[in-house]
Amino acid sequence: MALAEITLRIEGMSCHHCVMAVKSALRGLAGVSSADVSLMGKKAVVSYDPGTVTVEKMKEAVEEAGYQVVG
Ligand SMILES: [Cu+2]
Repeated sequence: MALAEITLRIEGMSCHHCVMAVKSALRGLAGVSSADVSLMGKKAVVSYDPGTVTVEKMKEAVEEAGYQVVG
């Protein structure tokens, strides 16, 4: 499978626990192979299989965890 990479801009993270929550929300999705979340950068860099998971699903997972995806 060919992996794609996307950077999501995320608002609402204020500490390390928020980072972990976003990370595990993303990594919990089938098709996501890695998620690097930056508190200072307010972003998540996600490697994923586009045939298995959509960006829309990632946004939903992050929002369900209590954060906003702004781009
Ligand atoms: Cu926090």
